[in-house]
Amino acid sequence: MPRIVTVGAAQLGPIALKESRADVVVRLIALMRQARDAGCDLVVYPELALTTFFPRWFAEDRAKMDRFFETEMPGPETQPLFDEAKRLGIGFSFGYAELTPPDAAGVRHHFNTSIIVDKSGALVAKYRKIHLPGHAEHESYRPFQHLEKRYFEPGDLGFGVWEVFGGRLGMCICNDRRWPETYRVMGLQGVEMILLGYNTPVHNPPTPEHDDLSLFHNQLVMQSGAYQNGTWVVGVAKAGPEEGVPMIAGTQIIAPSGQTVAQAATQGDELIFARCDLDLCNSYKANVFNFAKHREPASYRLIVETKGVVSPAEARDIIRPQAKG
Ligand code: CDT
Repeated sequence: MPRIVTVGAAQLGPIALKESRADVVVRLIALMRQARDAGCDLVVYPELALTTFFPRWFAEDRAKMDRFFETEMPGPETQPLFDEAKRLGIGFSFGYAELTPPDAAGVRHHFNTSIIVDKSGALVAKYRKIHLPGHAEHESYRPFQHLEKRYFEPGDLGFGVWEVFGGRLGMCICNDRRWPETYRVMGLQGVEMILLGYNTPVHNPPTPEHDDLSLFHNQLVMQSGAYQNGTWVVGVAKAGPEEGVPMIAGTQIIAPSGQTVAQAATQGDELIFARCDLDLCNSYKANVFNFAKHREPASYRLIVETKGVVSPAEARDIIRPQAKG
């Protein structure tokens, strides 16, 4: 029996600051209905899919940004999305800003989060973004800010994988897709489909010389992650000019071969979909990337024992502890 997951990637065009969550949910439901008509089991939306990408603005008082965060999921404005999914019998995944209830010390935490909801409307998986790009303080040379390090904490749930939709599914969010460790930690759990949403400005103020390569880098990292781990990757953009900031599109569905099998053609709300055979992962996982047979973790210690670059001399003490002769 082939294990087919028909997945929809629901790219969003810009979300204006003045758009309410209810307005956005209407757009999400329209795309969800298209996905159901296309026979999708699951539809994937971008990172921070309920609001504009608010980390582009500085607030001295961080709490002023709490209006962009959800304190419950579903909440009153997102409940219609959950209800429609259940009515249609379709699963979904989307990103939002999460503000937790107080912990034991009375502290509430801010995360950049994504979830998977199954066809019955049950929230079955949660991921909190680990690699937070950008900066924490206002930088006046920038035409717009990227303050994820100000408004979010790094995720505390790790890179999980869940047995849902007849396969092993994982999530990551935007900047996570640039890091090979993201995919490999999920690869080591046998992941077969990675769902990821992103908000990527075309212009990165510290490196304007990379701007022309934004779409290339987007594709490069997702295709590499798919191939090197023998997994499907579903990458979904919030695209187009949002509050004066052009964002890349490039929504695509990538096979375990690394080949893109479906790709968005616009910068607006657009559904693409693919019939994904999860068993296409098997030949990669069993051969070139048979981890149990070919990986050599004893030689990878530097990856987990250092954060930044160390000198080759310092590294030698870590990477060659058992050199023979
Ligand atoms: N949302 C997000 O993570 N965007 C980043 C922008 C990098 S430039 C600060 C990305 O990696 O696409």
